[in-house]
Amino acid sequence: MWSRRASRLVLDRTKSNRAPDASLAYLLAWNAQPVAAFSNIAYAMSRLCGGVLAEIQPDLWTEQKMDFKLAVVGATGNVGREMLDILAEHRFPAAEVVALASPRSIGTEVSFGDKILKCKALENFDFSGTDICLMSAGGTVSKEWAPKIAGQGCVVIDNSSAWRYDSDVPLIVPEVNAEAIAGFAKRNIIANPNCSTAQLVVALKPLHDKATIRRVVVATYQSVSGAGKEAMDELFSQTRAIFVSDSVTTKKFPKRIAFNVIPEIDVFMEDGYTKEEWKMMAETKKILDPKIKLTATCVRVPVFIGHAEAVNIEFANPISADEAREILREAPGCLVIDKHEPGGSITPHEAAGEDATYISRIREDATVENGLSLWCVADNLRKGAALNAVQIAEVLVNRKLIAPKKKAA
Ligand code: NAP
Ligand code: 2RA
Repeated sequence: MWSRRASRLVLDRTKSNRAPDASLAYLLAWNAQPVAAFSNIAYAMSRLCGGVLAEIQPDLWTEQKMDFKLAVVGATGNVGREMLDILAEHRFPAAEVVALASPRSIGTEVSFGDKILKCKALENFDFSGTDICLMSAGGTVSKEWAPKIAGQGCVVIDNSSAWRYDSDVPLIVPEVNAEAIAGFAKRNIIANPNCSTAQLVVALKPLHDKATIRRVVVATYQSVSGAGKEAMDELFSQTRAIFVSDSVTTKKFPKRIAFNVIPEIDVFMEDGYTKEEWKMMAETKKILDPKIKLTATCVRVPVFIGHAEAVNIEFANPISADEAREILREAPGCLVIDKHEPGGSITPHEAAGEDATYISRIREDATVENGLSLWCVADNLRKGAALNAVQIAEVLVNRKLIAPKKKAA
């Protein structure tokens, strides 16, 4: 399934949709064994539907809510396509969904459930009748367009970094700080965090509530889809070129990514950290707790979909590995897969196409007081971007923080 989805994104962007849920088979396989760390599928599903995620169950929608009109900006991109898929999967209560991209994509067909939408150009679109705009077209487009769209009374949920650090814009991961969404009214803009931050704070929040995190040291292993559709093409074409002894062309990445790892993501800052590393620190503070110290090393790996993170955490109070495992099993959005034998951990291969933040390798770090280490994996296009944005829209609707502009006929 992973390879089918990756090759769809790389080779054929005109068709949809997600392949059937791969990890159901994976979870069944796990369930067939006496796995201490992961009991059964019903349990897994109840975990994912717990807490804030309970708000997204379609059964909770009412007819009245079907009046919302949505726009997806960046609908031809990796994140935009995933947003359309998730809106359809969740049966988001929308009377209409409009696909928008650059003028290059006018007429390009994208899937929305069993429907096909024809893309329109963002620059020609009138947002005055639209309630929610899910935006994933990069920072430059967001800087220019988000205030214009918001000014027309349409709430923008933005995936770029353009608004994340603005004190008048809430930065939201619904499992962690859904209550902060109410602050959107100042600018009519809500920011979605960077993909590497989103999965990290989902895992950190329940542990912080229990034992108060003081410091986090994280190394990331980030897939190429995090850098957009052209980056996926680059991994594909470099891999192919190497197999057929052709020359390798490098464009999106600073070095060859095929059969390699690159210890830099985004631009360098003055202190030697990269912007990606700075984002993880700044966003964790804004979403979770400004007192948490965090240092990151962000690394690009030749994987199409799924970001992994090796996380070391120091707490103010004692917490054992067993306690952490139990807490994470109960936490919304988290699934623990932690079997202490070969293959007993989750990898991006299994997490691709899934909604959960998976956690493995939970163990005590005896080199510091109150230390734990763990491994955390999620689909960067889903929890890292599109799913989180749709969850935010669902909270807006379910908490009645917005009302549809127009009633459906
Ligand atoms: P992508 O695959 O390169 O897609 C970019 C999208 O933006 C395309 O639909 C493109 O339309 C559209 N676009 C570009 N210029 C435009 C313009 N002037 N007007 C309207 N639309 C325009 O990128 P992506 O991976 O989806 O990422 C999109 C955003 O989400 C970025 O800000 C990224 O940082 C953020 N994000 C991504 C991830 C991730 O894991 N990928 C995670 C978190 C956040 P055309 O096809 O017409 O060019
Ligand atoms: C990356 N975090 O993986 C970025 C995407 N926003 O490049």
